[in-house]
Amino acid sequence: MVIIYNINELNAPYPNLITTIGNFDGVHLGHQALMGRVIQLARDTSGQPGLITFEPHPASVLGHGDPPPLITPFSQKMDLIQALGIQVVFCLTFDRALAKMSPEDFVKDILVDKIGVRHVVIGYDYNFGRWGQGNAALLKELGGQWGFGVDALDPVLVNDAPVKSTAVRQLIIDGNVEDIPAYLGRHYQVGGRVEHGFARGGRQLGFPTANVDPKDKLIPRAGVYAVRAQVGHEPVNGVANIGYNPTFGANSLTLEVHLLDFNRDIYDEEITVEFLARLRDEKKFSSPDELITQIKADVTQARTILSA
Ligand code: RBF
Ligand code: MG
Repeated sequence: MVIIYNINELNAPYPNLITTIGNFDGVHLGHQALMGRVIQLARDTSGQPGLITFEPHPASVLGHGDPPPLITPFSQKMDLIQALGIQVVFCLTFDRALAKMSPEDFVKDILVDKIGVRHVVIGYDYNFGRWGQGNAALLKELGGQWGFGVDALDPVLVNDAPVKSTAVRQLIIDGNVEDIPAYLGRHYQVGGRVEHGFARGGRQLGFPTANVDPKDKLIPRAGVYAVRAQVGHEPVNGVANIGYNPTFGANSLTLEVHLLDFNRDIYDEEITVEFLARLRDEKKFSSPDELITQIKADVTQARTILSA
């Protein structure tokens, strides 16, 4: 898969591009349906399957204050898109200039003259151009004018509602990780580098943990979870605690994973943590021994879930 970051450097527009367009945070089942249609059309018509997206996420340019953390940070989004079969990604810099383009100029200057689109697949609710004025009907009209086709796909429904990134984000924030695969087609996953924690888990409790900095990440609600970690290419079962370690009077949010049947030193290595099931709330225990007893029970419960 090729990623084009600067469309001004293209020598000529693409002759045969079938593309979808959007932010695709989460690469959820609705997004996957759009990409699936692109890939099928490309296969049927000897086209090239592409995708147009924006970076940074428009919410961080248009919104007020910090944007919501992403379900899929850029590199994970690219990995998922590549795995689905997209061959070329156009990553447009989303800045104030792009935000204020009229829908007509966006289509003519960017889609037609720079990128070159033969067919565009969008979601039923796609809006584009200044103030989101452009919609599927306008894109079809402009396609007629400039010679490209447009498919606007119906939403993918789960529990009678269209799958949307904002709803998925809320499920994660609420800790409903078991519900996520129905929307994403996979478990929710957080990646990061293993950092030094308080070194209390191993020495004092007998349950060493790999700590991942939760800053700027979309982190499930505080609590204990059965997880599957990926350490390099190795899948390792684990039990994670997200919270503030109230038993020890700490007060910063940590994400830490106790890996099962594993004892290698992995400081500074990249790991991903997939959240399979929520086990309980984080609690303040009156002694470390009570916490140890509880963690033993958590490990047993996690083993049962992970071996199912
Ligand atoms: N700390 C708490 O204060 N309350 C908890 O309920 C709690 N549950 C945990 C569950 C698991 C499976 C693990 C690995 C840790 C948990 N901890 C909890 C965090 C513990 O305090 C922490 O790992 C050590 O203090 C080292 O940072
Ligand atoms: Mg630790």
